[in-house]
Amino acid sequence: MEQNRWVNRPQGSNWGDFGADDQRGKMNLLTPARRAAAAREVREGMAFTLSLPLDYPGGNAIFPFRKPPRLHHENRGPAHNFNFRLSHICNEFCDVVCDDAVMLYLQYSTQWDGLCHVGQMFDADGDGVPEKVYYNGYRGGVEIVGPDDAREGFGAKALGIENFATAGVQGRGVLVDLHRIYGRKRAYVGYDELMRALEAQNVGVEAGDFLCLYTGYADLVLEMNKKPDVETLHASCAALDGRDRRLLDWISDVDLVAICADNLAVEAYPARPALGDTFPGLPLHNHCLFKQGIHLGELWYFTELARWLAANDRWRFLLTAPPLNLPGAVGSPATPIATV
Ligand code: UVW
Repeated sequence: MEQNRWVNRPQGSNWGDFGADDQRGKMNLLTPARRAAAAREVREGMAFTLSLPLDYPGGNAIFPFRKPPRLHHENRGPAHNFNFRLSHICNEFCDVVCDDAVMLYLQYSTQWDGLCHVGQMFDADGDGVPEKVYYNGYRGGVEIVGPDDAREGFGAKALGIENFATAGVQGRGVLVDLHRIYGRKRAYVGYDELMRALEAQNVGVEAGDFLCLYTGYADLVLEMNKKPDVETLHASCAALDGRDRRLLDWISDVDLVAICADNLAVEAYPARPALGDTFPGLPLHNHCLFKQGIHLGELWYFTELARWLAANDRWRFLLTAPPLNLPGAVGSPATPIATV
């Protein structure tokens, strides 16, 4: 019999519902039948790439601790393993090869947040003292191990992105076009606003779906040509209102497996001020990653897909969006594909 890692579970969480050792959260709801239904959304066979080039947004002004990818080339003898001539014996037909490596901040550009991206100080063991806890009761410093916790063996020993990568990230996407309602105006989208947008599109969201939000933010990022104007970005486009309790409850009740947006954090960040002494700074991250095991996709690129769906009065599609199968990683770049 599996033993829960917690005595208390956070209010509004589903910890333990998928098993005491679960590391996939609501991805457990993506059954073969739901995947087969998603595949039936493919009628034209057209594919849309939903990733920015991974060297966008450019620089590190948006997040000082996330830097653009840096390619690196190993030495090979006196030169580099790049445009390298495999043999000096021949002139014609001789192979010339290139290899490379990259210093890649996994959450710099189009990305998935894994379930260990955001946890909370919470008294899970019931001793009256809060500790660092993540989804399903996994602990900071025990399973989620960083350089301040140990001398070696860092990374996520549980909840790493490999759990998501091997879960078969392919299902039905439903796009909500917030851009056509708000344009580039800054807007906090709570439950009422989201319901109105779904109604206007005459589309529903069901258990096992990936909710995809097109806000126009990634278009702005691209237009800034790798020199992001942070003030303008923070003041532009729609984002979910993580402080709206009804929105959070709806996200739990509808049984989404993930929420993906073309903006920075899916939710408005910084979030609206909250009442009380302590509260999460990233309330939607807290609800989705920490309490519910719902993955978040950020800085996706929906523009052409959104235009095509609007022109064809369709909002559902097959979404294929695996992260890297990189054991121990917190997040991952993605090159998602929508097939219509
Ligand atoms: C934050 O830390 C705000 O992370 P992200 O929005 O990339 O999930």
